[in-house]
Amino acid sequence: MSEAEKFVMEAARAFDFESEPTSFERCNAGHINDTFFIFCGEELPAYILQRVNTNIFKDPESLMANIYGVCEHLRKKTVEEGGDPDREVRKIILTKDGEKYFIDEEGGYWRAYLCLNHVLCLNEADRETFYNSAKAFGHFFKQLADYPAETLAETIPNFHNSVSRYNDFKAAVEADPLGRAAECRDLIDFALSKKDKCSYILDRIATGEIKLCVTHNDTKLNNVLLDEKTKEGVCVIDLDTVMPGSILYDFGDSIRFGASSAKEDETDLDKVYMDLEMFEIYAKGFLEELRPTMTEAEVLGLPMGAYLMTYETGVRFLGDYLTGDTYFKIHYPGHNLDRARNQLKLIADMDKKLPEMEEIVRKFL
Ligand code: GN1
Ligand code: MG
Repeated sequence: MSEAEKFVMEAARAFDFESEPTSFERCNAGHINDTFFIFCGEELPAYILQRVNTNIFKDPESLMANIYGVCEHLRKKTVEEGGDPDREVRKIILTKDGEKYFIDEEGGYWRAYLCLNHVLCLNEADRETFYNSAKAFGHFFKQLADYPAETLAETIPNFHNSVSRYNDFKAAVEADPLGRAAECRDLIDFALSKKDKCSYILDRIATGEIKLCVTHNDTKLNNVLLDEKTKEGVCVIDLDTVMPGSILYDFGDSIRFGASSAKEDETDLDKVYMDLEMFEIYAKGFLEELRPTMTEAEVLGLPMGAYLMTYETGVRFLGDYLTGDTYFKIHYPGHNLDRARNQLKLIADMDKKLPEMEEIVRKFL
């Protein structure tokens, strides 16, 4: 039994569930928090219980205050649109004492959500499903357009600051505390050679060409639940990194993950490339929702959004490998190195394909 598993049932019993929790199963999606399905005597899970990773989210109270505020806003919007707020918005369940967290005796922070069933959480999608995910993220973004961004805490400072990601990576390479750099020098040098590209978004935020608004910041395909039958978007999940950001971050992270021809940790690099048809399908769905709210620089910057979100993820995986795999959960030794090789292969491919990606987004101007 893992460290978190010791406390699952005790934590589950602390929440104001409609029926008594009877059993649990670990959910293996997600690289950061510990997530469990909670069953209440039925075949399908009734709730989601999560232990927040407080090594990474150092201020769990502000984090939950962000999520609470955003979900309340989304619920109101969903009701106005005639939707079902319990299905289309993550429903937070409070503890029996009315708190957002249960804190276990070791100081672990636990929170609970209603579990949605008959939905898909995918790591790969066909074209139509990917298009639907673009509409769903686009719609989410639109619903939050009038949310007061200044009230949101920065749950992870500089989360998508590519320049500071580059600097952190460079520092990890220089420190090389485990002597792992020698075996991946080629990859390190390739990553470091992209320094000049890192400030693309920040430079344009500084001039006002790119706006700051409320963004999700972790828009990979498995962070939107899709209807099992229609494959349409149901609910955007994993709101831990909802913060002020650029629309390029949200577009870019979806492309990094979903328009890649392979999974994030595929090790046969011949299988890993940027699928331009998927890129176009996603751009279409996303811009159908959001084009009117975007500046020309934002539309033209979408390819660089994809590039930099992939680059950041690559150097974060590689930096984590060098410093001893303390951030992302790994499933085998060397997992982070494999993930980094994969992401940087996508970068090498995008180095060739950026002109075509730019041509695609121009069609939507
Ligand atoms: C993490 O936990 P998950 O898988 O939703 C990470 C993202 C990365 C992603 C890579 C808070 O997200 O930034 O892009 O892994 N989340 C955090 O798959 O660091
Ligand atoms: Mg997630």
